[in-house]
Amino acid sequence: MDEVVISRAITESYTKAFLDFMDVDVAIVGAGPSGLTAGYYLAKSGIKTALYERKMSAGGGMWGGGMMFSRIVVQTEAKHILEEFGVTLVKYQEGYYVADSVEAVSALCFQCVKAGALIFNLLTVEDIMIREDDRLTGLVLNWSAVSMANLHIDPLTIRAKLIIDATGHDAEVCRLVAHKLGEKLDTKTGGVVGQKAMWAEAGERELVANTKEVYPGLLATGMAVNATLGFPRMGAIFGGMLLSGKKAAELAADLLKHSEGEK
Ligand code: 48F
Repeated sequence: MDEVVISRAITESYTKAFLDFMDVDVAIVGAGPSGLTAGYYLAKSGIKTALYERKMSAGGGMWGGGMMFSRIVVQTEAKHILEEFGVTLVKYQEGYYVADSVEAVSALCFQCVKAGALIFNLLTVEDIMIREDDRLTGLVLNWSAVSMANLHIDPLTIRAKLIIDATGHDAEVCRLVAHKLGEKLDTKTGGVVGQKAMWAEAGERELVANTKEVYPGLLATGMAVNATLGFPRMGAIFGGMLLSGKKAAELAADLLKHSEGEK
């Protein structure tokens, strides 16, 4: 065994992937349930997709289930998505299905990567890249360790045709856009409105209905939708996250097709 061979294998393999994905069709910020679902469906339809995740583990808020009881609930409408990922669902009562959160996250990560999306963990998206007329063209990245240590080290960038904000409750990309480019988001204030108090039914309904392009070239999915548009939170029911991720992937695919058609 040669330690340097091991080191070369890791460095070369990672660097190659990083370089290959420096120019992507879709860049997803955040690898929680909505981002992973979007990544899976995009990659499955042949769209070059990268996910950037600040933490070491992808999966976002799904690992902990509800209040650390490692179970999640999905409603009938979203059941087919977890089934497609191969997750075991147990019917609790009409309309409510329970899954093991650890199994669900593992399946989402595995299927997303197997479909061809790349998940870059331990990377934080700290800014957006723009061109004329404040057109979004990419993301500004740094190692999460750099931001955590508060080191003054310049970031690197990747180019993307479309960006998806899947950063959850903080809606970080939408906030960046509103902060840096002016309050021009497709929301009632133009800025990030902030999520409302808990109401599972309304939160899930609005989340799926309002998964959309919130700024040219930027879609929101998952909890970032409700946080940006001012809709309620919903707690440990996850069907909306999955349905929103799937819808974001479909919208992104349409937008890409449309922009290809214009050329
Ligand atoms: O929070 P998160 O799981 O978002 P989601 O997909 O799902 C929400 C549910 O987990 C739950 C809920 C269910 O009812 O409300 O909260 O909408 O995953 C968001 C991921 O984005 C990462 C963060 O670490 C998390 O894993 N993230 C956030 N900001 C950044 C980021 C950033 N600036 N750069 C990279 N990753």
